[in-house]
Amino acid sequence: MSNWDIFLTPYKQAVEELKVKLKGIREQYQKSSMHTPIEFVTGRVKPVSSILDKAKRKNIPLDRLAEDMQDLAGLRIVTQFVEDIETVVELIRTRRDFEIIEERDYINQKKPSGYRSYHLVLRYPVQTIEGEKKILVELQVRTLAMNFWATIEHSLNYKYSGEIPVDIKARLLRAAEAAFKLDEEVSIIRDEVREAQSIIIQKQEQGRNL
Ligand code: 0O2
Ligand code: 0O2
Repeated sequence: MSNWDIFLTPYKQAVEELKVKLKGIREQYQKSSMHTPIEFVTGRVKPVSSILDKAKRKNIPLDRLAEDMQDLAGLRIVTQFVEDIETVVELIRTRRDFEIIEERDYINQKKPSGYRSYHLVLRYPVQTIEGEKKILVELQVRTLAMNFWATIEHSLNYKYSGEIPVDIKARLLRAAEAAFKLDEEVSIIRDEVREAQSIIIQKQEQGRNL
């Protein structure tokens, strides 16, 4: 086993455990026939090549990675609607199995690139053969539309090594605006559906009382 494998083992474990826990929330909503605020969950341990690139870019000494690189372990919750993000974040805040040490709201305060997402940094206890080890985990919460945009922008950033040509950057900003509008539009439909459902329930109750 390389030193990297040994160093990253608790991160791998944390990602696997948290995937099970977060998918468990989705399952509970589905079983109770409620709208689930979680569409899907993904997770990854940052590949060593990306760790080295980011350490260089952000001037992080390799012996400070555990403290200074907060996304060695990364989890992502993707939702259908913008409103689901708040529901998920509130749920995360009530948990007792980890501590939230930071929250970054790139939804109300989008990044200059056009990136939107809600980030939480968690301190998560992993049980190891040397006792409990608390590690940092980054949890990103975003809608399907935000995720679609971020995935495309991420690949372009990779292709152009972070130097996306200005014309493509401008198009990406327009695409981010379109993704934002899409979220707004589906939000309106969601409200209509909820209204329709409450009218149906009211009618059924009136019928029962006749
Ligand atoms: P489920 O039970 O349907 O969620 P692993 O192979 O163990 O490392 P995993 O979870 O299989 O991990 O893979 P990863 O890459 O972490 O997460 C991918 C999960 O996200 C998969 O679900 C995909 O089906 C799901 N996913 C990715 N994109 C979409 C999407 O656009 N829509 C939906 N609904 N799901 C998506 P699981 O975990 O295989 O199965
Ligand atoms: P990966 O694994 O390739 O996704 P920084 O990394 O400098 O932006 P910081 O302080 O580490 O800043 O944290 P931040 O910005 O809260 O979150 C970092 C992660 O958020 C990134 O991880 C991305 O996953 C995502 N992210 C942030 N800004 C953007 C953006 O403009 N476009 C896209 N597509 N994703 C973004 P990494 O490090 O890029 O790693």
